Amino acid sequence: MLDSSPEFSTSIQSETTLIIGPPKQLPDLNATVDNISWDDLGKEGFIIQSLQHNGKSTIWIGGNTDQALLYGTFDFLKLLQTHQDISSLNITSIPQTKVRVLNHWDNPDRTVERGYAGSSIWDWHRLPDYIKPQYLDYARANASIGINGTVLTNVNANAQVLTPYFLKKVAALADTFRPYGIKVYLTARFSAPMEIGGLDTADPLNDDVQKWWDEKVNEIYKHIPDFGGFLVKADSEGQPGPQNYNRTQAEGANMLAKALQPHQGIVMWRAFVYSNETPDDRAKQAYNEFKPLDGKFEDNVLVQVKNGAIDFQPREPFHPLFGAMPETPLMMEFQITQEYLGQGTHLVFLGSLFEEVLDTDTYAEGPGSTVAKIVDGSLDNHSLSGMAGVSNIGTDRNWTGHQFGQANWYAFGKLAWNPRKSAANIAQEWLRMTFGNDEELVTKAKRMMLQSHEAVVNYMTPLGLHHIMGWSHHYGPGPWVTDKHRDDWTSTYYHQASSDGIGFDRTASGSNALSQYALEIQRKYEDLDSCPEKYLLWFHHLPWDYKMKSGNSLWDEIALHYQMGVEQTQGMLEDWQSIKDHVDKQRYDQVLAFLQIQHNEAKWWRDACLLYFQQFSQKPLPEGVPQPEFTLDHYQNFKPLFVPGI
Ligand code: GCV
Repeated sequence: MLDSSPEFSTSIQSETTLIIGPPKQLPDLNATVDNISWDDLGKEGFIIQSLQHNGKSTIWIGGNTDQALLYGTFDFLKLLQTHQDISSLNITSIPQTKVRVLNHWDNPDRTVERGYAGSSIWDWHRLPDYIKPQYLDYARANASIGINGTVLTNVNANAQVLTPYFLKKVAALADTFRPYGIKVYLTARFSAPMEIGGLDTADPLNDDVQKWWDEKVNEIYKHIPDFGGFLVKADSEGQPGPQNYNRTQAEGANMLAKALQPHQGIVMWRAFVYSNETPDDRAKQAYNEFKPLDGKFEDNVLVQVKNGAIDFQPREPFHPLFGAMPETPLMMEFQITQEYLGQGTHLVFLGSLFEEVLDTDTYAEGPGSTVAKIVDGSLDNHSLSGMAGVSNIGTDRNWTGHQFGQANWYAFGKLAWNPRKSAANIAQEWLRMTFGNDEELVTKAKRMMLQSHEAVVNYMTPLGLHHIMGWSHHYGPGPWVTDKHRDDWTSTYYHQASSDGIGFDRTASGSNALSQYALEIQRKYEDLDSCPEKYLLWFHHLPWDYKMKSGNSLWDEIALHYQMGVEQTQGMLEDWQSIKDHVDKQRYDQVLAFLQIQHNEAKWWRDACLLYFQQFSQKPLPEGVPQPEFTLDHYQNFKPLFVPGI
């Protein structure tokens, strides 16, 4: 939306001509620039260049394809919207990853697993005949932030989406998205040859199974000539997979990859493989499964790895697979929907979380081997690269449930395009485009956003604690969750609190998950003096009176972090209240109400967790941490009902 402030009007009234077009159609213009390598721009890169043409001041948005011109145009609009100086532009922008996709965990019945923004936007029942205007808005919004693909269906997959009945509907969406450069992908249920194909096996080495997939893929391409490919969750949380036939993940992935190769399609094969039956630390299992398969995947397979080894916790160290599979392109999977971070009501700017992971040095090939370099393929010269974001989009009028949820969608797109872009910069851009260029608003709202990730870590899982949330719905605190049918879904499995201390020992004296990292990381994290305190209880089990760098005991430090998280949410609330007159009433009121919920829930987390852990520490709360309002029984007996997204 264009802003009509006076200084803006002045700048667009100047005598500048805007030209949008490819170099091939603009040879005169192209002759005025000598520093552009059009080959390097590829199909998606663009330039925005100020120049003199026929004696006139000109801005040229150039690129080799319509898609590139679209990206360039959106970038130019961003410059206008954020009131940048456009008098002398010299911008070259090339996406650093190839496949930049949203993953929708949307079911055919329109429920959304871990979705907190209403129902699925895919109205399957009315497709293919009714194209909701929202689909176009969706495509435009995604194109505006550089996203070039969408996986329409849940990784907990339903084979029906591969039937002709659904493929017609998928084709209608693909036709709608195509002008915006968005390809569609589907999730492939590994047992589909049995469920919808009538075969009695889904063994990836069986000829009939390979033939079934070859034919199924040919059929899909008849409906959708530029179909992107498949995303697969196999051998995980009850999903079928190659393990059912004693085959490897590579054998499973390659079967699909071969079917897709004639059509230039790809397979995104998830590394989220773990089992309660495996008697090893869950954090180690994906590495154990995949590392030996390095180099064994077909060229059109990306192994899709979550940012951390457990599951999208408020904070996790980077996944040890990053850096461990140089022969295989690894794709990043971030979760935009906030399953473990306050779901639809907490303001948590995930740009900070994404940036922290991408900037981390894995030391895989010496210093400087950042996760970003692995994800963009530059460390090991992979031409295929990608980033996936589990979508937070639904039918809610504001798309994401929380107004600030849109910032996380935006941040994902921007970091997928350029994994080195700064979170602060992204927050600022998003605020200016979403709420306007009022400096006080931008300064204060940016401050809120940039401290929000640390705040949620503090009031949920400080100092490396993890997976201590409510059972199944994952909402609110649940450090007491224990004795369930899966040990690796309980909280006690992860925090290991007892009278002797707290934390998961992942050093050599414990599960030795640390051995999966490069030596530099192992040394740094196993030594208590150099282990970053933010990961302390992820890697170490320590006594309650262990002395922290601050001089506090571990118990006091945990309590003070919970308290700090609560105070940070109070600060966010006050920042928002102080800009009341700078935001329209509707958005102001909703964000205010949500911040109040967040603040109350931060107190809930603090009080419930501290009362629970206090049973083991047997220590008083330090000064500055108030006594909880209720007893531990009260918190343990409080069971939120009908939490969305399950
Ligand atoms: C789609 C977690 C979530 C599940 C999700 C799974 C996954 O376990 O709780 O809802 O399933 O991750 O990423 O496959």
